[in-house]
Amino acid sequence: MNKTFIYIALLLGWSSCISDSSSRSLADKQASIPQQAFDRHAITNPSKMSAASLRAFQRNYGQDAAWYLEFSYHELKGDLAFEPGVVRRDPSDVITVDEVMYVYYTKSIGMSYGFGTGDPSKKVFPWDKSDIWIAGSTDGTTWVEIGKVINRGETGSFDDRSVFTPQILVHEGRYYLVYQTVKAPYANRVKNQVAMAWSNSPTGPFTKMEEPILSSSDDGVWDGNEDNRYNVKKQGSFDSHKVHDPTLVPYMGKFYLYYKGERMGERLTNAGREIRWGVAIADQIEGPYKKSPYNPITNSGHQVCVWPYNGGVAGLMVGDGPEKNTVQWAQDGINFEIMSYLKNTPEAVGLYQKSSYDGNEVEALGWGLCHEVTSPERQYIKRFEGFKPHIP
Ligand code: AAL
Repeated sequence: MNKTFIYIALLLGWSSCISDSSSRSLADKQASIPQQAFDRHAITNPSKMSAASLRAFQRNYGQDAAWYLEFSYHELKGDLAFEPGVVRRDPSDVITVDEVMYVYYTKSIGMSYGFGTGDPSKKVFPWDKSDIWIAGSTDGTTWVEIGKVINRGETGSFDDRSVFTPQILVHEGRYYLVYQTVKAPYANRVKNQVAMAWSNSPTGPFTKMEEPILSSSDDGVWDGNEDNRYNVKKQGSFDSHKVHDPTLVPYMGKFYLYYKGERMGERLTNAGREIRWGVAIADQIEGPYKKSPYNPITNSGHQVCVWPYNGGVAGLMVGDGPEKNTVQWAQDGINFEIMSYLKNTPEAVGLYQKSSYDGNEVEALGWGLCHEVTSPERQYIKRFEGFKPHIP
């Protein structure tokens, strides 16, 4: 039995003693826990624990916590190494087919100019005027760009301006991509949608579904006609403006489409932008997807990163909100609890997909791809590796 296991067993014993009034008294329980376990959190007197010490003990704010890990970052080689003038970002999960790994990502060319140039044809964001591309690799570090898999749609269609932030799910031998779409013109107040396309091969050709599978909620009210996303009469739901970063997880015989919402008239929280995630659920992979009445299901996070774990769903929250830099888990895929605080977390994670991540709590974060954004033009994909720190 290793140290971590003994420690967790102690913690479980500890939390059960709090709710079980017929069991031995708290003091008896405390007495049966070796002082060494309290020392970890500098608790010298276990019978006089402050609320903060109790929290640190119960949740194990230690580097040996089951859900704790750290990250290192590595430049990619080959076609996915940074290329001046080219934006590659928001990698999907990495899938393996016949010993070749594939990743899908957002790709656009050239500078972005923001809003208000007076020229609606100018690229406003690094993810504007993008298409979805695929690259392959045999070692996860050196990548060959294979080609474009999803093009922007015909003029007038819901995806005519940009297609981006893909995620991949392999289901019953088919490859399903979900991604964001924007219809021109790309204004500050533009709403967006999520679309799906499928193929019998990882490299395509992909068939687009005719209609989007998810849209922004329609319950906010803009104030005035100025193209300003902060001026609202009513903010509406957490996703009244945008539905971003779709990620599909098969769960409990259904399909859970997790996504990030942006709200009309976005405000700040006490720790950054108000960004939250939601989930929409369908019986069939093609939909229809119905938004959960429990949305929003997080109060923090940015690009969605979720995976099935231990009968529930785990998620990595980075970027925005008071609970950024945490890994969380929901037994029911909806009610997330913080499992550990993390540091130096990767942005826009695409996991190395495995058939199961149940080997240990953080196995899913063993390695994958993420993106590095150092300027509007310097945005590229790199590799992260998650590791358990050495504990002296
Ligand atoms: C991504 C996503 C959304 C944002 C932008 C493009 O990482 O969170 O899609 O709008 O960045």
